Amino acid sequence: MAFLLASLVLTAVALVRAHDGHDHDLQMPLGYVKYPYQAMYPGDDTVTADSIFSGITTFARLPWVQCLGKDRDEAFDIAFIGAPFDTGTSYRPGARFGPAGIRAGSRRLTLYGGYNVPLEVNPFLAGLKLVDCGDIPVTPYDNKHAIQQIEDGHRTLLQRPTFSQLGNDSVTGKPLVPISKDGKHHPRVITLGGDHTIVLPILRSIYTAYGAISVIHFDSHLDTWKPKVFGGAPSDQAAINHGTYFYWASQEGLIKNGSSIHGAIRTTLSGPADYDNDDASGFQRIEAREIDTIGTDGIIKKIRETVGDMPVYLSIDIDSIDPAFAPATGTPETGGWSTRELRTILRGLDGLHIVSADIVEVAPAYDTNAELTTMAAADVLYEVMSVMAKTPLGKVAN
Ligand SMILES: *[C@@H]1O[C@H](CO)[C@@H](O)[C@H](O)[C@H]1NC(C)=O
Ligand SMILES: *[C@@H]1O[C@H](CO)[C@@H](O)[C@H](O)[C@H]1NC(C)=O
Ligand SMILES: [Mn+2]
Repeated sequence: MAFLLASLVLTAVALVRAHDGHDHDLQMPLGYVKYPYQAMYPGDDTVTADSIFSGITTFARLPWVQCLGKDRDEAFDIAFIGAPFDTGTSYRPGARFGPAGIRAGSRRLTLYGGYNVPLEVNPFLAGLKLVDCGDIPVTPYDNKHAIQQIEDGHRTLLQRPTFSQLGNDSVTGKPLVPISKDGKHHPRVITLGGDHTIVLPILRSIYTAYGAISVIHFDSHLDTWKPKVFGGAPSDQAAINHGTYFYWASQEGLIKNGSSIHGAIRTTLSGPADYDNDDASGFQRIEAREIDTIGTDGIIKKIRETVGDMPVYLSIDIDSIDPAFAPATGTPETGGWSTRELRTILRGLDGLHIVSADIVEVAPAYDTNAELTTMAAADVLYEVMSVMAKTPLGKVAN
């Protein structure tokens, strides 16, 4: 009987989806397997764990939609997109393989339906349409061109109409209006990096919808260095790299001064002036070792006090996590947070208006055979998706 019901549900979904007239509508999400392969788990009649190790890999086995190609008209609420760029890195190259690696590390994300116990939400079943848009085509030969490609690709997705409406406020029942500066309801884009340079073109894209944005940035490094300090700036192009992109973003007015914050900082500095320069770039700081004194609760409190209810962009460098847990990265630093601690802190962002996010600096060639880093990256994004799914990008009109 449960089996029959599942077939009916699948048919109904197929009929509804056929209405929008695309030839690929009958393609099931990759994690949902039809008869005769359907396996059932108690309490869930649509999800199977049978094939998580087989098939074609998208992020969390979400449907692949060619958002920048033939599926331009397909609306979504949260899009995953790869930015395979690593020619702005200073130490270990290889983050161009980050998107593919993170997708491989995400294979088990839909197992048992994806219910997030501490956050009490299943981001896959929260009424939002989640898709994997593949990768932005990025040239490895010309950074200036690549940075433009990333901006254009990101903005194209951000400016698409959403699949779902904003709906009404869960407390007051009043209709929600968008929190964006341009007054439109935008989908969210989660970018799979790529080295951290990609955040400059992403913030340029975000600016077109939200204006200057508050940033929550998890990283062992500041990434606000002046080009003369980081890289020496022998050319205009060399001046934009994975240690300077926030300096440029700040100079361009893309970051909201005073309501942005770094977490997990523990790098050595060229000198104390690096912190003065960081202050001037508009960031507060939480150092990695503060977890020993104020704990995850104290860190969450600091972040929430800094960004308030402002629209916020979330950028996660995988090197915020200790290399014991995530070794495969461009510039590893010991003394970091565990995967558990970072996940706890991310869940502590529940209720914030996270408009888009990224995870960067995953360089799978340096990973263990056990896929430690790519799995950590995928699981971190699962917390981000869960937080996003719980809080619509809307507010009650005054
Ligand atoms: C939202 O509230 C309006 C009344 O303000 C109501 O007409 C509408 O049906 C509600 N929409 C949803 C999705 O509940
Ligand atoms: C941000 O504010 C601080 C303190 O008011 C100021 O010193 C700094 O110049 C500002 N930075 C930017 C980029 O506007
Ligand atoms: Mn970084």
